[in-house]
Amino acid sequence: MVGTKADLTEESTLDTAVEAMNKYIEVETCVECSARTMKNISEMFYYAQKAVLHPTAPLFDASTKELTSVCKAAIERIFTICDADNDGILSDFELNNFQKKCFNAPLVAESLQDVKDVVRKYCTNGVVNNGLSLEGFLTLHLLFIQRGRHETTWTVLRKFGYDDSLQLTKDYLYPRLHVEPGCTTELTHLGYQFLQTLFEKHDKDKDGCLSPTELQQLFSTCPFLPWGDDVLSTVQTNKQNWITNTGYLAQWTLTTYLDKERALEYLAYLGYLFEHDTQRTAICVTREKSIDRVKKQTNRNVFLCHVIGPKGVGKTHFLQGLLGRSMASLKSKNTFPSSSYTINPVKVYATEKYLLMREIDAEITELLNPGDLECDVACLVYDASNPESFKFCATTYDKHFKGSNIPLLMVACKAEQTHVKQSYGVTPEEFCKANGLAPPQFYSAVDTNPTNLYTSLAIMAAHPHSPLASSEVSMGWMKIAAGLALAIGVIFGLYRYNKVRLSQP
Ligand SMILES: Nc1nc2c(ncn2[C@@H]2O[C@H](COP(=O)(O)OP(=O)(O)OP(=O)(O)O)[C@@H](O)[C@H]2O)c(=O)[nH]1
Ligand SMILES: [Mg+2]
Repeated sequence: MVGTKADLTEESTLDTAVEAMNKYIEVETCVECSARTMKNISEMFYYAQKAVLHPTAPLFDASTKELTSVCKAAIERIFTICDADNDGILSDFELNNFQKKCFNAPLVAESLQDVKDVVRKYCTNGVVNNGLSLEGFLTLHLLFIQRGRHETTWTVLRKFGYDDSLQLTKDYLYPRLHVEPGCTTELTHLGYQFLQTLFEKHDKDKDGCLSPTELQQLFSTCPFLPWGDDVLSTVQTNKQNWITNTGYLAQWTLTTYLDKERALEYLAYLGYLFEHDTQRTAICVTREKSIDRVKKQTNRNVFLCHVIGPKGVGKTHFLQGLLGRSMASLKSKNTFPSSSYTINPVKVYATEKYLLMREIDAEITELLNPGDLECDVACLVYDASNPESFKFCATTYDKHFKGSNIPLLMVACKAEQTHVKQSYGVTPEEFCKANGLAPPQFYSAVDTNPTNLYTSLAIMAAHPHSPLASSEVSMGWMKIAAGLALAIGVIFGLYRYNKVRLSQP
């Protein structure tokens, strides 16, 4: 608010102006000037510029003389990100790192001491164990603003992605990442490294798992929790149903694969940009799958397996088996909200790949959507104890998978039950043989023994040209099994129920 013609009066009107300033938060500054005498003209331009570049209103509430609540929340997020060891105090090392990142220069020891002395003077609990507490950090910013050094606080806020209304900008949260059809998104080494450091920072009791409180803390810099309770059914947990380190990384892998925008957004909330220029270094786009096929080689680390079958055949239990959960252990976890996904690392030869399984219920073949068929490997599931269940697999195979280049495995669930004769015209074994498929695999959720089934699926997905995976191979049935045993050391006959089944006349 500018008072003009100040040369015409002896009396200042600033008192009235300050009243208006307190009443209307939009008024940043009051200044009286005169174009005739040039009094305060340069000041007026200075304050006008400052009001645009470093406005007070979003930061400071003049009526309470405190930081606004949005400003406090933003500074608290910044504090949490900078507190690398999560001890609630910014040590000299952490403060220096903060200073370097925000102002491109370290603080000399003397200045560090000065900062702490000032904070100590204005805030009793501002300095703890020779470091700045959150209270102290907030006080420091309040002091900057009270002394007219808004630009210091604004530089910090802008470095952490805030716009003039203290919202994180779209550019900060959602960098563009183009993904061509046939390509997928995966975390890079840098992405995993950042997320693993974050895990270690928040796993306070170092038990390799995140308790609900630790998980809440980990996401305290985000507006919402990115994962619902169904995460507990999707990834590995410990006996207390807490997410393990493996489960945590697997869930991030799933988020990146299925919803890259959310992964990019949450990486920003969590402070990835404090260390890196863009979230794009945390996520890579894989080569188009059709090129992988031609080159017979892939660099991908995440493979999607669709588990398709009619109602009640045991798909959910088969998916949970990937996490090592038997029927009994699932009963004890009956409070879990269900998830149509599971994900876990699986060894493919000497390297670890992620197998991401998705359950697809389909009462009739016709109800399958084109998207239900887009995967790296498919399982058609029937119930070994239900004579009507194989029919769905056979018709689905004929309608959707015959002649396609998606590797496919037939899986018979509830394998510990009496195996009944399927009412379909040919037996599942004959059907598979006739179509050049590997013989049906048997799975029982009663047994807690680890099965090689998941390894086989991951291998089929990663190496669609292996004898195990190709549905178009002209090799005979036994040759496929032998090829599999030799090439990848996964012996079909190994599985107990399979043995019983195969030895039956
Ligand atoms: N005996 C036995 N029962 C099983 C096995 N696997 C699943 N079941 C039972 O079969 C029923 C259905 O299992 P789910 O895994 O929920 O089957 P689903 O195919 O996911 O079912 P929907 O999602 O409803 O289509 C449950 O009552 C399970 O307890 C198994 O290996 N052995
Ligand atoms: Mg289910």
